[in-house]
Amino acid sequence: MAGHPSFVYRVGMRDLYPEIEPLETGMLDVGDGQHIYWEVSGNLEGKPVVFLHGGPGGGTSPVHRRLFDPKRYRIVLFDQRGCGLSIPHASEPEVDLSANTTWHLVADMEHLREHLGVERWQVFGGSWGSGLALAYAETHPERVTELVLRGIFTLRREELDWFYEGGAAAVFPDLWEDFIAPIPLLERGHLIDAYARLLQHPNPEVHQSAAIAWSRWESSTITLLPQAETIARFTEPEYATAFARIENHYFRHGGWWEEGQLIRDAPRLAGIPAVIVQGRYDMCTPAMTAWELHKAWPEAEFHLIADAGHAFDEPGILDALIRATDRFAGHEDDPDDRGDDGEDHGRGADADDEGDEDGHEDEENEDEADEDDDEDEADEDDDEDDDDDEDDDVHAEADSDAVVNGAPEPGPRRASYRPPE
Ligand code: STX
Repeated sequence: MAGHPSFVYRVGMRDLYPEIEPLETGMLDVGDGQHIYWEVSGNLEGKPVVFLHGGPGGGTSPVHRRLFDPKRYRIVLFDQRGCGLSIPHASEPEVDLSANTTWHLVADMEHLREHLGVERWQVFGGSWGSGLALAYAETHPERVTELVLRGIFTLRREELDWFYEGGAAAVFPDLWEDFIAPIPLLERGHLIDAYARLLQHPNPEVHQSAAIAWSRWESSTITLLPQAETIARFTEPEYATAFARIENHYFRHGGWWEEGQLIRDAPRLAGIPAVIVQGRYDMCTPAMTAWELHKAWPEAEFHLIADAGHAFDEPGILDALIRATDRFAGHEDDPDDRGDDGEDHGRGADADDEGDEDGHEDEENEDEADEDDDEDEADEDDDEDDDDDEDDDVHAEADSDAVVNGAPEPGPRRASYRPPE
């Protein structure tokens, strides 16, 4: 497959759904002078899902709609405070991030959920989005029908030290030199703090070049193999400035939760069907965190993908994610059952679902077709821990009150992440 020449592809691996356009969009006034861009695509009568993007500060992209069957899902995307199409954008010179914390975002999600008339929704989050998903679900478990989490990131000291204070330099000594280059020698003892000074510097030459170096480090290391297109998008100056500023701000505050809190409080998620997907070679959010979450929360189905890094569109990760969203939408675990018109937008959707053993460690779905197509029978017996999730009868909410979009206009569509073709 173009773009990923050296991955192991297996017949029947799932791929993104076709491109779709939003059916509704708006700018939600969440207070503090902040307006959040949101959109709904797919089926307005479908099962609600909210997608939580990464970074923080990464923004959503049209490609994120394609993780969900548009016939079955009412797909909600929104850009978290300060990024994407939300305004004010954190690349602006006088940016004030004091009203941009995890708990503001959790409150924004509740605001948006109510605005859309959704009772309960599936929460899908990768990377920073997984941390936000956990924070949200542990605060409002009754609002969550299922969780799909990828590249688990909880902002603990050891996670931040690994990626931003020198751990990953052991694997990427060449790229690390470029990451630390903007920082004066005497300030290299704590790079996140040193970067904060540069990112807040009033001179755009200073803050932009720091932001670009920050974003280059991340975008060069999130895929198993370097992707020039990914790096180019992330280092576009406005995108990089908002991304780096917001990430840095959240990291200096440890997400505004207690160290280890999100894993400690996993028992609050009891009864929520969940899938965790983690790449073995994830350099940005290394597998130790997903593993610890798995240990604290064995009921969640856990997939450690043998041949993948961090990004959501690494083939093995994408396959596991779309299997999860398909299954939670009531698809049988059968590549033919995509509820569509037979169009083959998945790779080889007409082939047997076999050969799992050559790419994955997760002993996934050994032809274990669900007998009934009731939704979320999350018990495919594909995990050694044998999750016997109760089948919470999750009903697709079908609120689709016409939403009147108020002013203001969304910000400009800046460079955003798309997988390379
Ligand atoms: N940041 C991890 C994260 O959430 C430490 C992330 N990394 N890159 C992204 O998100 C985007 C692909 C959204 C830019």
